[in-house]
Amino acid sequence: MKKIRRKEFIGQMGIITLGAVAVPHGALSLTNGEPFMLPNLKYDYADLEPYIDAQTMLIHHTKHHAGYTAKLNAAVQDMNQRKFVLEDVFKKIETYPETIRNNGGGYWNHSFFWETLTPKGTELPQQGGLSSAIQRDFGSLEKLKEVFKAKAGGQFGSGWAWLIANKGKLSVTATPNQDNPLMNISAEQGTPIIAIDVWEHAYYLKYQNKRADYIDAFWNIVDWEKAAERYKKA
Ligand code: MN3
Repeated sequence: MKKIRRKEFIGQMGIITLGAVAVPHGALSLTNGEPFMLPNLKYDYADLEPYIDAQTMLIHHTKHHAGYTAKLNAAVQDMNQRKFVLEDVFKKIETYPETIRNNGGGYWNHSFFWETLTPKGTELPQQGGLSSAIQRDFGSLEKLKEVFKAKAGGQFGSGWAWLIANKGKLSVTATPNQDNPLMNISAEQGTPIIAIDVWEHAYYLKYQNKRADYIDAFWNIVDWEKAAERYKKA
């Protein structure tokens, strides 16, 4: 899969306007290399309405994700390493400080999540590997959604649920906090294909305690074309 390196998301401008909030990216500069940058979204905060509300998106991106980004850069700076590729770090995450695990995971997971979503969603391509793998490994797309909902709903406290591929085989798993299935400490490992953030900050403003409704709504804005592309590269 595509590796996220520092600089990957750098835009044309030093300051990227995010709704009403301006994030001065220059402030994140590291002395020993380039910083990780908060990725721009390919859609506006209101574009995922009514499934995810604009205010949740704004706060999630400009406060939560920006926070992980800043803390990751601070943690990387402390380590004084020149080359820092998150996917490589995740493979031996137990050798890194807790701040790298939490904020590196937070940075990567949110970058992945934004790209899992698209306004109005797209259809699962009927041609190609992902569609037939879903049939083979779950029986149907509806069955996959059931399994996914149970995992995402059953994650105690904060965390994520994932559709992953391991040697082509699909499965659904959940991880606590900001862990992900690329981390060698995760119970079930594989290449992420789809993810849902089930931290309360991802849904509480609109759905309050009704996490199940948020999970149901999520499918309306999943980018299945992106998922199929990820599966092909997995
Ligand atoms: Mn989140």
